[in-house]
Formats: sequence, C-alpha cells, structure tokens
Amino acid sequence: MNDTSFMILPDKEKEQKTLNYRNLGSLLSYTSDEKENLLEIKCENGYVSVIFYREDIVRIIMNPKKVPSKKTSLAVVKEPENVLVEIEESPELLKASSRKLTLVINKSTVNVSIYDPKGRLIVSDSDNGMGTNEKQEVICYKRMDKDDHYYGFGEKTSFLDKRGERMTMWNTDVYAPHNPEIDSLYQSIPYFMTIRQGYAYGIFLDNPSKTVFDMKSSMDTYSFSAETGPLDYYVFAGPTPKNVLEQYTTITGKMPIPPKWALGYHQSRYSYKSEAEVRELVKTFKEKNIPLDAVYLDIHYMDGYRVFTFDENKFPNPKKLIQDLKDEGVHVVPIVDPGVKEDPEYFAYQEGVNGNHFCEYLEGNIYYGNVWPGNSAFPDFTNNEVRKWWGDKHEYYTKMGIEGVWNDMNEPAVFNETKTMDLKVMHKNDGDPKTHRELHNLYGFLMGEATYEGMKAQLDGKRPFLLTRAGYAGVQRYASVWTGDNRSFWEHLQMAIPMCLNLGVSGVPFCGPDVGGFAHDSNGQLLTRWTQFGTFTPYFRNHSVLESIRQEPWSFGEEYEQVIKKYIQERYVWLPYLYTLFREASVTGLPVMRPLVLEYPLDKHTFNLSDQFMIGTDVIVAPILKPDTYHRVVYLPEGTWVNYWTEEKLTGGKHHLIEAALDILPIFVKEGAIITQGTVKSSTETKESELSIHIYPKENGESSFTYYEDDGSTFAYEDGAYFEVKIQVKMENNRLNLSFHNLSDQYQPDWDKAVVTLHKVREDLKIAVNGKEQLNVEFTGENKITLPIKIQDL
Ligand code: MIG
Repeated sequence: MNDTSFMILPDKEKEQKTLNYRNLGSLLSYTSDEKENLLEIKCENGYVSVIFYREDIVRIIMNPKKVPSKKTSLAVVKEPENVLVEIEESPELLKASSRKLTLVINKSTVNVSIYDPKGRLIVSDSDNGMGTNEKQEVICYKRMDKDDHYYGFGEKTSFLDKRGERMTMWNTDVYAPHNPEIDSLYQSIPYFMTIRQGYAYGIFLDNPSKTVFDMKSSMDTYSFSAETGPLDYYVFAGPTPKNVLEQYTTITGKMPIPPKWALGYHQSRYSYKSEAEVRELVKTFKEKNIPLDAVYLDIHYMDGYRVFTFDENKFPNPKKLIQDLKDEGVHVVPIVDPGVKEDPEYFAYQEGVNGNHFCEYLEGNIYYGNVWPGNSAFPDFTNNEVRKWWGDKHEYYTKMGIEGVWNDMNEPAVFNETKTMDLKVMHKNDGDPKTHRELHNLYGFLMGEATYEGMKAQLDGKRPFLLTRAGYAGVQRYASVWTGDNRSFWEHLQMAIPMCLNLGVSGVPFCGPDVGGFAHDSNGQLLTRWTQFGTFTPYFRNHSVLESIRQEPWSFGEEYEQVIKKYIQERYVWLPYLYTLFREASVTGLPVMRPLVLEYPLDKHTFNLSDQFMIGTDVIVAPILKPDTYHRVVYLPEGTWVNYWTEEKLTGGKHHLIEAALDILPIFVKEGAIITQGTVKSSTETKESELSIHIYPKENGESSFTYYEDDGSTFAYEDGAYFEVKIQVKMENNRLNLSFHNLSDQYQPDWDKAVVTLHKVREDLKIAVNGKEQLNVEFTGENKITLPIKIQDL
C-alpha cells in the first residue's frame, strides 16, 4: 500500500448516491403445499418462498424475477424435515407457525417478522424489507436493536463484536495487510448470530457470489445483500447462542473428529527444502525432547511446482522419508495448490485437458492464470466428476503413507490485478452452468471436498487430515482452517483471538493462526507468548516465510526454548481434555475455543471481550499479548475460579490483575470443573500411560464431566467403538461423593490407571468413590488429595 495524502484531496470526494431501491411491493397471491411447510408467494415485484427445515429453522428465498429454485448450494447438507406448519390468514397478515416459531408476513409490504411461541420477537425486517437495488442486487434489511451484538461472519479482522462493521464475503489472497480495514480474507462464511439480552438467533445467506453484511451504515437497520443470484437465507430461531450453533451446523454440517495426530504440535516453514533438512529438523525435536506430530512440505518439494510430484534431486526417496518419520511418530503434510502447470509433457495437465477437467470459458477455451508453476489451468471442482478425478490423484500421496494434505491458494489466488480467476469463466456445475462470479466463494470448499473424500477413500478406514486456506460455509466438514499470511506482530497475535473465536462461532471449530507469525521476523518473546496461546488454539502450527528469521522452538536461545518446550508439552497434557471437546464439537457444532459471550450471554463484560477466551465451559485462558509485559487484567464471570498455576481462589463477576512471568500463561478453572489430562509425550503416537482427573469441587454443590476417548485414528467411533465415562462429583458438609458411570466401553483405552486429584479441599474431607468410603486417602499438602483409581472402577 503506497497511498499518500493525495488519496484524500478534497476534490476526490465521491458523491454519496443513494441507490434506487425497490422493495417487493404487496403480496398478490400465495400457495402452500399439502404439508404446508412450503409457501410460495407472488408479490408485485418478485417472488418469495418459505420452507420450514425444522421446527426452529426456516428458509426464505426471494427472487425478483421468477419463482425461486429450491436448489441449495453444496454447503447445505440438510433436507427439510416434515414440519407441521399451520397457516393463518387475515386481511393484513399471512402467518405460518411451527411449534417453535411463527413467521408473520405483512401483506402490503411482504415484510417478515419471526416470533417465538410466547410472542417474543426474534427478528424482523425493517421498513425496507426485501428487494433489489439499481444494480439489480438482492438485499434484505432487518431491524437492529440497541442491544444487538453480532458474531460469526467467518474469518474477519478486528474485534469480536461486529456491530459497527460492514463486511464483504469474497475469498481473497491477502498477503498484506491484515488489519481492521481489510475486509475480505481467504474464507467466506456468510453467516452470523445476533445476541440480544441473552437471546440469540442466526442468519445464513447461502450465496457463494460476493455478499455484503452491513451492520454499520445505520443505527437501527442492518442489511445483507448479494451481487448476483437470489436472496436465499435461513433463520435459526435459537433461543440460546448454543442452540443457534447447533441449528446452523445442522444445515451446513459438523466437523468429523480429526485424527489425534492433527491435534498435536506441527512444525512448518516455507520451505524445508530437502529430505536432509527435514530429517535434521525432526532429529533436533527428538534430541531436545520437544513433542512433534507433523512436519509440512511447502511448495519447494515439488518438481517445478507441479502438484503430485516430488523433486527427485532434493527428495530422492519420499516414501522412505515418510515411513521413517512415521516410525518416529511424525506425519508429513505436503502442500497442494489447485493450479496445474500448463505443460504438455506433464501427466496431470494431460489428464486434465483430455478429461475436460479444467475451468473453461463459455466458448470452450481453457482459462489460464499465472501462479507458482507459471501459466496454469485450474480444475473445475463444481463438477462432481472433476472432484473425483482430483481426489483419486491423491493416491500418489496416500500410497507413500501420507495422511494429511495442505490446500493453499484455493480462493483461487491468481497473480494478476483482480487476484483471482476471470469472473467470466463458466463453471460446468454438474449441468447447471454458472459463472465464476456466481460461484467464486465455493472454489476452495469444493477443492476441500474433493481432497478429503479422495483421501478418505484411500486411507482404508483412517481419518484424513486436511488444512485449507479458503473455504465457504460448511468447510468444517472437510478441513481445518488456518488464518493465512499473518505477520510476526504483537498486533497479529492479538487479532488472532477474535478471529479464531468468530470462526468457531461460524461453525469452524478446528482453526488457528500461524504461530510466531508468518511474514516479518519473529523474536523470542513473541514466539514464546504466541506458543503459549497456541497450546489452546484448536489448530497448533508454527509456520514462517522464506526470508524471515528462523522460528523453530529453539531459534531464540535457551531461556525461550525452555518455555516454548514447556507449552508444547502442556498441549499434550491437555489433549485428553481437548479431545473430548473436539468430540463434542463433532456432535453439537459448539467450538472448542469459544468466546465468553457464548457461556455468559447476559454479561456485558463479555460482549466484546477479545483478549481472552474459553476452552469448553470451565476453563478461561488469558494470554499475554504485549512485549515486556508480565501482568494483565483478566475478567472472570460469575462464580468462583481457581488460578491453574497458583491454586488461588478468585471471585468472579469482576476483573483481576494477574501476574504472568515469561513462563506463565494465565489459565483459570471454574469451581466444579473436572479436567482430564494426560502425560507429556514425544507425539500423539506414544501410548497414554495414565489418565489424570483433576477435580475442583464446589462447596455444597455438584458437577459432572463426560470424558470421551477412542482410537484417535479410524472411523470406528462412528460404529460405537469408543470409551465414555461420566464423572460426577457431589460435595456436602465436607463429604465428597465421586462416582463414575460408564456410558460406553466399546473401546479400551491404553491407560489402565487413573489418578484423581482433588484440588482446594480440607485434610479431613470424607471421600466416597462409587459409594465406597475411602479410608487410605493421601493428602499431599497444598490442599490436594490424590487417589488412584483402577480402570475397572470406571
Ligand atoms: O503466495 O506456499 O499462505 O502459508 O507458505 C504464497 C507458499 C503461497 C501462501 C500461504 C503460505 C505458504 C505460501 N503460500
């Protein structure tokens, strides 16, 4: 950006034109199907269809020109259920009610309001309602309440609460800058949730062309619009924020449980350029006893940047390399970009041309764009057949033992002025051709589907791992997401928190930034603080750019290395807890790393809290985000909290000043919490020897936690092969009852012994386990009691 003050010369001021807006006009007629969960409405200036997907989910489609098609984008996995809908009509209103919501349409304006069964207004159109502007773009205006706060919108810069922001969804490769002014990044998730006085609803605009959400231009109205195509959106009735996430991920799907190795510590660099360098890297991790689960191969591994090849000089025997590292518990993850080099002697290009697999113009000529390999063609992933071809090509990798792939440049990024593919390209889209302009935001998502499904078919029951830069709503079904090319700035460490939190609220639980910062040069303190944060980001990878200073854990000297190592190890200690939360995310859609507002939606201190976050319901993490800083303010909501390191009890509902020397990441555990932990390991491939169960009992209270475990590598869990135990604690008058309820033992964990630690309890505490009085309990000082338990007792 080389703008100067010339940009703001007085005569450059643009005239603010109000766009000629035309709303739908009045309702002329309507029909409903016999089940009445589909309404088709004809208006003066367009058509509206209403489809109930569930009692609490309704889809509204508006097309100004014709009766809307009910076809959805590939983001949607759900078919409408058989909802019992009651239709009522009066001279002014048309009403359609399920048991959970009532949709009220004003006949003279076709404005829509949605109420809950008790008559509480969930969301309503503002006066403008739905319509088109003079550019023929569809738009919907909704009422903004003074208490509204907006979350989600996928991958956006700036603070957590998006009230006061105007956001454009257009997958873009942004090397720089990532700052509050940058609107479109790599992911487009046209979805958000509103929280108003503790109640929540959600809206998902299913349109993969350019869409805009404007929560800024007016004080009492917000809008969402699409550059092309119909206005096709879903309303999720809540009423809680968690309900909304469940509803949204019912429509767009949930994340499958990742392979456990994908949750370990990953090391990357653009690039580790040879087999020798990769071996040396892994050796150093082993020598230094720093855990490691994956090493990444960036674009230099290829032969002239041709995907599905290795450079034979630098990587003479990739299969052996991959096998050898696997024996040490380390997975290799190669990068795969969509651009296929235009080279008539290259098999992938030949296959693509011969099979008609590349993106073409209407006239039938292939679209070429310049990326790493030079002039390149791009697979047309909108065709199922092309996705199959691309997926099958991954046999090249999986046959070598590769189980994880990294998709980059799939916005798609092209080195030109527009940064992407020509918008005139005509995608074949399985027989329903559409221009790139209409489908742009789906490209990376579909590449992800192709890659994930291909690998899944090849891995013989094992779970594939996919990392992607670009995506659309529903990306969680196939990939984890990293937030692209950040920089080694403290500001970017700060920004990563709300960015990941909003990705989580957008249905993507598995995400994280490049730890240490990608571009620019990192330093010891920044890498240390960033790694501390990384211990708790769902995705945990250190990555950096070509010319930057090295930022492997040992790059900045002994003092930093020790702390970095401690926190990478801490990741493995917390893994049995995190893994249970990943499983929960795969069932409920709730993120592992979440904003406090999801748990405390009535607490105003949480509404825009962007510098601390929760892991599940019981743990607050508050990283240090500034240089030379050894303390910070932490907000603890209602309840009593325990400082994880010092065991100090802290009262919630207020702010605390917390000390944090370089080796301290502030962590707080809610009273009542039950936390399952493992041991330090060199990688997730090492068997767990012992499970630790940490209990922070609530005085005269009870609490429970359901611990989950499975083989961590196959899909056998889908057939019930898992271990699940509900741990319950009840404390009354200095008597503690601990009980275990085995919910499933179709999988046998590696460990056979668990050790329970009771925190902050009195020495004379009476303890019963499964109703049996424990006489020989060991009091270890520091108000702690430890208690060994055999797996048979669980
Ligand atoms: O234009 O493959 O965001 O992680 O190292 C740069 C080289 C292409 C961008 C990715 C980055 C990766 C880099 N890629």
